[in-house]
Amino acid sequence: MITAPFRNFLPEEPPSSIAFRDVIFGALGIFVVFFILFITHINPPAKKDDGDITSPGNVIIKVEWPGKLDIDIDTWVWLEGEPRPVGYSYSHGVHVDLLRDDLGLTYDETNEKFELMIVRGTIPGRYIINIHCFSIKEYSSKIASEGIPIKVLVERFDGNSSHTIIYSNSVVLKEVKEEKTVVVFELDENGTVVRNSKATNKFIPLAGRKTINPQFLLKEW
Ligand SMILES: [Ca+2]
Repeated sequence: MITAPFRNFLPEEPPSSIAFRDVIFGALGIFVVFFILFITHINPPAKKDDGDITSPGNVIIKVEWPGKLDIDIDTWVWLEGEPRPVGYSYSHGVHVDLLRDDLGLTYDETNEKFELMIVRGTIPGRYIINIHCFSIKEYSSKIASEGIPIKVLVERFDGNSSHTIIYSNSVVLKEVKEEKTVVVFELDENGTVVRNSKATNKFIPLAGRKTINPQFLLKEW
């Protein structure tokens, strides 16, 4: 450390040396900036093993209805091979899970009303997707005349970011305990919908079934 009395005896740096030093430091700064940009650019994208989560299920069923009224809609799904349909009273099957049972406004102050069901793995076989009106605690003239519009989306994910929409439409329920089969379809070993297997004009009751006779259901197909 140079103390104050000796500072005055140091030779003064010529202006050309100061300019040269500034040029060197400026060039070094530009090099550092370009180096950082280069490293960032060539950094490879994260692999799936690095924590990238693809999808919670291979078939996902989303059900949504207007949220301002106190209405409880239930989703019921039966996949061929499951011992019974999966719904609010039996929420976890062999491959099928009900992740969210929406109860209307009970325990929920948001205006978002939706249920979410997933099927884990690419499971070949027949699928039945039903919706059921469990309760309407708030009636309105619009419900009485037009019913409750319920959007249903069925998608299949193949393990990465791509997906296929199997079904997307709106179905109307008008009264408590009313149930509708939204869609039935069959997937092959590759997860592709079997040709001519998809139907939207059948009704196969599922809600609350504790036992199931596959032969009976498949006869209804
Ligand atoms: Ca529900």
